[in-house]
Amino acid sequence: MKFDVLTLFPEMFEPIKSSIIGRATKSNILEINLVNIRDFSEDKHGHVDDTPYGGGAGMLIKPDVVYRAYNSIEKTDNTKVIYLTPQGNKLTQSKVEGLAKFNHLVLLCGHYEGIDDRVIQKIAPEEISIGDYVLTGGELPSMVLIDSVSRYVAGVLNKDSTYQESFEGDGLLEYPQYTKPEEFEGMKVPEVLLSGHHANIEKWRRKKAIENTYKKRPELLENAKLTREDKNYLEELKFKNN
Ligand code: 4FV
Repeated sequence: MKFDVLTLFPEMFEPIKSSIIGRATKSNILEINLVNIRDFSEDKHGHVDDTPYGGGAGMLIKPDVVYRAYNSIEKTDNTKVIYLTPQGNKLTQSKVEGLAKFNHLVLLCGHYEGIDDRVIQKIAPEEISIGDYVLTGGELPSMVLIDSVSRYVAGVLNKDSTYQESFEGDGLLEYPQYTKPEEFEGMKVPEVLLSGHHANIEKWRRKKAIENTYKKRPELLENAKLTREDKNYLEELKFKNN
């Protein structure tokens, strides 16, 4: 998977050069190419932004500079272009899973008040938001997208680790997990997890995932894939809680 990132602040991408994503980049499973938009400024002072026509606070990134930077990136029919903006569709696990099917993602990062709308019209990227709040730039959202999509790229994670995660598979939140020591501050690990009885462990984990989702994100249950047994247990929970 190749990521080309159009940004005014390539130095902000240090965080994804370590740990899992860093390792995958070093072993060429991933390629993350940072394109500095400022390199495409044609004025002697390297200006890339200017004041908004019609007045208003802040600065906007100039369209021509962004367009030259964008055109410097070679694209194929398996390239997807994304603009990270609060005006975009909310990034979800299923959206992430869909993006992972491309082998080349071009990510456009806004900054300051944003980017002149004409170049957005010209590039016609898919607009994606990571949440209903305003950041100083699209760099952090780009790293969120790179991190979440990279988890689906073969070789980045060992295969089965994504299977049971929250929002994965059945759309439920994850069950609680424990590791050594067996006793912490007087709190013991649930007996069933020490039993080695895999069927019972699976049953217990399924119930806990449903409980967690019911308590913390009940709206997720609408789209969750639940078995008859799951639904019976959910009714029990609702009954107990009323
Ligand atoms: C954002 C978000 C976001 C808006 C103005 C960058 C900032 C500044 N991007 N999800 N929320 N972007 O706040 O994606 O240019």
